[in-house]
Amino acid sequence: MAAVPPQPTPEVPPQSWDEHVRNTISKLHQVYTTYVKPLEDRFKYDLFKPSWFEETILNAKPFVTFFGPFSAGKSTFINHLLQSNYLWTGPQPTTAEFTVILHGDEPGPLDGRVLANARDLPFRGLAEFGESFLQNFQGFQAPHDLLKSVTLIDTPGILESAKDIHSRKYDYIKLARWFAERSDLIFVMFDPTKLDAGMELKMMFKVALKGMEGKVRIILNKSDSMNTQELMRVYGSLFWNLSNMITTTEPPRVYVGSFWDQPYAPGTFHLLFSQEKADLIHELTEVIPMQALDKKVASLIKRCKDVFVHAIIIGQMRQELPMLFGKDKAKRKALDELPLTYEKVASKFKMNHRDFPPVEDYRAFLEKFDLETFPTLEKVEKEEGLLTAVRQCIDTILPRMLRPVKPTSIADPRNRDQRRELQDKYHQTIVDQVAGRQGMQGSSDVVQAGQYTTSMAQALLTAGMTPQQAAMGLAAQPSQVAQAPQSLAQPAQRQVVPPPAGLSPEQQIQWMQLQLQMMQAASPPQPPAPVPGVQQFTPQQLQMLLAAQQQQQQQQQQRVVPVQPVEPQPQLSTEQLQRLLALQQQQQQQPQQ
Ligand SMILES: Nc1nc2c(ncn2[C@@H]2O[C@H](COP(=O)(O)OP(=O)(O)OP(=O)(O)O)[C@@H](O)[C@H]2O)c(=O)[nH]1
Ligand SMILES: [Mg+2]
Repeated sequence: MAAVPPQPTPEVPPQSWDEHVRNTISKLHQVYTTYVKPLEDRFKYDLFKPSWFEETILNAKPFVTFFGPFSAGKSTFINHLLQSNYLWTGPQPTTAEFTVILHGDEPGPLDGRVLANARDLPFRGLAEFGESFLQNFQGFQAPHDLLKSVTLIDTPGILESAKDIHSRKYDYIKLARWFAERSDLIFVMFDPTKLDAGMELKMMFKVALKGMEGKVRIILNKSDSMNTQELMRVYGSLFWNLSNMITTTEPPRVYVGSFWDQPYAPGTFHLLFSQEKADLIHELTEVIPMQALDKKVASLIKRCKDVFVHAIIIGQMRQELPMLFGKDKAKRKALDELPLTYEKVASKFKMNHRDFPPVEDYRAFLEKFDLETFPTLEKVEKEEGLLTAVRQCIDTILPRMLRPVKPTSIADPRNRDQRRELQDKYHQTIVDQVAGRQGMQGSSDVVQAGQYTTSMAQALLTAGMTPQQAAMGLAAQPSQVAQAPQSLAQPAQRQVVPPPAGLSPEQQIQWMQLQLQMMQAASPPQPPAPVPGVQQFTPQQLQMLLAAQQQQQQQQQQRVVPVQPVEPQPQLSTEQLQRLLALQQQQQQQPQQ
């Protein structure tokens, strides 16, 4: 009889994060092999859902995978993140292999077959895709710090033409799903010139990423390669196309920008692009590594539940198998009565049978086996104690390994002073509201009377219009427009709010256009107050950004009046002449420094 797992002792504070991660993974592995795996083996769970779960547990770093049409800039962005040029990039379809980028002391390639056999990496299951796929699987190791927190996966671009798609030697969509299932974060990157939803892109969202929309982020890359109006149109069409492919109620987060290290094209939304990139990097470097362990614990809890359900369904069928019938007849009867078995075990174990896998899955699976090879429910329950052990893993052992929500003190409702203090906080806002003072709430889509002109004016000025042009566009006085940047009272929220349902494509574009303009208009001249939970630049970073933006604007103005070359003096030596020319070149490149 398997011993009931002992109650874990309270966590000792970890020495280092590395140690903490390794300890947790080792505990999870122990829980899995001691209590869950034996139940899986008794009921052949790994044949029902092959998954190489043990390797997935042992893998210490979260995976971040990049998908998207070819030439969207996936490999370039990975190079940018690694501050190098390790991966090949180019305007034609370039990446032919699924490439795993891991941390290593020396930069260099790793053989795909070596990765596919590594015990602490979850790639052993890839063997089922055959030799033709393994030839398109490779690794690369690099000594960058980011790779100490996450492992990146570059993928071949999604193709448009049916001819190109047929030339693939493996099932791309099935593989994309395989990698997506093992990823903590999935980026789908778009090039503004390739938004058309071809066959493969549709399959990507409808099959490969289905059910995993919560970890999908969209990137609209190369956004500075268009003027403002084109960007709005592209943003609108991207949302329009996505809405036909993603059916979840919550729209995906879309990062807009230029995700490489080349200077932004003049006159584009630099500040917005920089904020977007900072948000994305925050998610990549902080949010994902921080949540990775909890996700691992949660995935083992889910595995325990799936295996538990699997065991009670088959165990119950086995228990009720009529002994007097012929073997085949008895099995047929048991399979026919499966819906009834579902209801019986669901009520016995206080579960909802609608959460169980479809009856057809079990019918297909059990066709292959003799039901007598499985143990009865009573045997695993009473004699072996396996069910109780797994139940305890679900109820107490694993939840205690999740990051705790720190308990805080409870206010005493009998303490009158405390109550008054709390109420005073609300009274002040009630008084302010009556007095007509500005509050904290409100969003960018609520435009205060009189602010519309000023906000829009600044957007148009920032987009490169003269005050006269902006005034014409807004039917306002040029003097009103000229004062716009100083007179902004209320900074709008930065987040792009997706268009409400029911708008036509044209209206969606107008909606996004207004929002982006408002965001740009709302970029305050002073560092904004930090919003809790939202990644912001530090005041220093913001000042640096604003300074860089001003510098670029000045450079643009100077470009109109070309820098006058200093005439070289005839009596200078060749060496002096070369130094002078070098200095001059340097000045032309950085006229502000
Ligand atoms: N203007 C602009 N061009 C970019 C940007 N990022 C990448 N590119 C260019 O876009 C082309 C494609 O980049 P890749 O990184 O090879 O694209 P990919 O998505 O990896 O493409 P495949 O490997 O073929 O799927 C290259 O010529 C890059 O120089 C960007 O942010 N702005
Ligand atoms: Mg590539």
